[in-house]
This record gives sequence, structure tokens and C-alpha cells, in this order.
Amino acid sequence: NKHRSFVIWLTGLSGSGKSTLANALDQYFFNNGLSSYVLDGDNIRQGLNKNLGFSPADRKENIRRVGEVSKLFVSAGLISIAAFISPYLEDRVEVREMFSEKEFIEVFVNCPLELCEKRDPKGLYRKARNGQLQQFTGISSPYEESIEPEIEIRTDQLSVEEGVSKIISFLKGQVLI
Ligand code: GGZ
Repeated sequence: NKHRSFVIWLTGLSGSGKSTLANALDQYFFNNGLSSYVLDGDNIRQGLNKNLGFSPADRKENIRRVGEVSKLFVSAGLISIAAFISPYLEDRVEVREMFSEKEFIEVFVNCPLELCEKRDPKGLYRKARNGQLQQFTGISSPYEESIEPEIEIRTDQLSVEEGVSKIISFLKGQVLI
């Protein structure tokens, strides 16, 4: 089953729904005979990037390495689904520049901070508010919103299925799948 290789780069706050969307997309690709792989904090920060924390410089390095891994995936013929907060515009521009124009699809997973904080699946926002967790994105560390993402998904307004459909429609429109 031949298909193009590209990167779907999901950016957004903690709790915005990046991993949920990433996994649902991965499942869609698998069901349709396309080979993809999800990179996220869970599998990257435990291994390859275990020496990195959450300072601006460490986040930058985290994103740069994920860009490099995604480049390897693309040359191996895979679809890379990268789900990282990637809070800095400049860092996202730098990974974008590692790929050709059609190969890099930025998806801004947009959800109001108040709702992410309300969801708080891991209790991290609470810890950040209590001062138990430093440099937490949205609370004590910035998130720079995407200006011209290829796709924006409002997870406070769309279901997971609707979000996946929006991304799939875009990919079909670009003849990437
Ligand atoms: C943000 C943090 C922090 C701080 C731990 N700030 O919701 P999660 O738990 O599962 O996802 C978050 C993850 C963010 O890692 P990324 O590699 O995506 O970040 S970045 O792109 O900015 O490098 C969160 C957890 O790690 N986490 N401490 N201080 N998120």
C-alpha cells in the first residue's frame, strides 16, 4: 500500500486533546492501510529526551529532536503524528523548515485554557496553581498560538470524530492520502 509520507504536527495546551486526536488519527490510518506512528511526550520524554525538562531551551531541543525523528520516519515512508505542546512559534517554524511545504501539516488543537484546566486529566494544572509544578504551560510558561496553521481544531466545539474528519478531508484535498 503506497502512500505519501508526511508529518502531522499537533500543537496546543496540555489537556487540549492532542494525544486523543493523534491516537484516533493513527487508528484511522491503520484501518485504511496507511502506516503511521504517534510521537508524544509519553514515548519521547521517557526515552530519547529523558535528559530534557521544561525550560524554554529544553522545550526547543525537545521539538528539534522530534523534528529530526519525524524526518527519519518520513524517509522511511511513514506518516509521523507528532503531538507536543510545542509552545514557541519560533520552534515550530524551525521544524517546519526541515520539511517541504506539503510534507508538514500544523494542526492547532485549540481549546480555551479554562476548559483544559477543568479537564485536568493528570491533576497537573492543580499542581501548577499550587506552585508544586514550575514552568507549566498556560499558567507559568507561555503558549504562543499558531497564526496560520494548516488546520485548526476547536476541541471545545468538535467531537473527536469530527476533528479526525476535518484532518482527513484536508489530507484528501492535498492528495496526501
Ligand atoms: C507543560 C508539562 C510540564 C510543564 C510536565 N509544562 O498533559 P500531559 O502532561 O500528558 O502533557 C504534558 C507534557 C508536555 O510535554 P511536551 O513534550 O509536549 O512539551 S513541550 O512541547 O513544551 O516540550 C504534561 C507534562 O508533559 N508536563 N511538566 N511544566 N507540560
